Amino acid sequence: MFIPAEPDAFDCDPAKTALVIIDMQRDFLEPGGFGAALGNDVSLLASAIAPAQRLLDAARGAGIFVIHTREGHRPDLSDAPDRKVKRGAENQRIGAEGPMGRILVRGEPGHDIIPELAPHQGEPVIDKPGKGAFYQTDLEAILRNRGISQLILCGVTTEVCVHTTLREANDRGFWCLVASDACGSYFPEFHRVALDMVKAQGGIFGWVTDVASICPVLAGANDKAASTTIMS
Ligand code: TIU
Repeated sequence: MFIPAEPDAFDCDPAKTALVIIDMQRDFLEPGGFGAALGNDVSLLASAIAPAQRLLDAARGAGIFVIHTREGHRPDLSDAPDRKVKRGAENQRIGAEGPMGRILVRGEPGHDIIPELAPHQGEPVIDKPGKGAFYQTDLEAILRNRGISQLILCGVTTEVCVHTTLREANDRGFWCLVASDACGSYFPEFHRVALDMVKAQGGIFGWVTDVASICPVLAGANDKAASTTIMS
């Protein structure tokens, strides 16, 4: 089944596809978290929530494998390089106490995925210490063991964790489709250019489309699966 996309249609096999939702955490989307500590206006990411919800619903409806990721560190910060921790004012750093608990630390309220996109039972949550979801995680094993070769990617931020994961996935041979409006950045210009970079040069990193182009195709997959079930 073909999803309209750029630079050309994305040939999607739902049985081999995973939706990977990157870092839709309170720490990035809500005031008082890591994103805000870095000096960003976190309200700029809000536009990604509703499209990501629609995409998640459509993927679940089509029986597509859903994976969530979270960026964060162990409470003792032993998995966080100094280079990452020792930046900015001490009370604004990873591990510092904030209104949502310790910033970017696993188990703290700020580390949670926002309620709108809460994982369902059986959907893996990948806790990652870096920007890329393949770095120091079991994401690749989970995908390979399930026979996944295609990824639909969304989340935050477009040019940081979504892009890093996309590049890692592309080098590992996964076909990658980025859902543009289900991604968000603190820098609208970076968002736009990051998406342009994906689809330039004949799709050097993959394909780009919007949620409205994906959902009807996934709904069609769902109809097809339902009719096959009824007939068999
Ligand atoms: N700062 C920024 O734009 N992003 C991150 O630090 N992490 C993610 O993108 N998840």
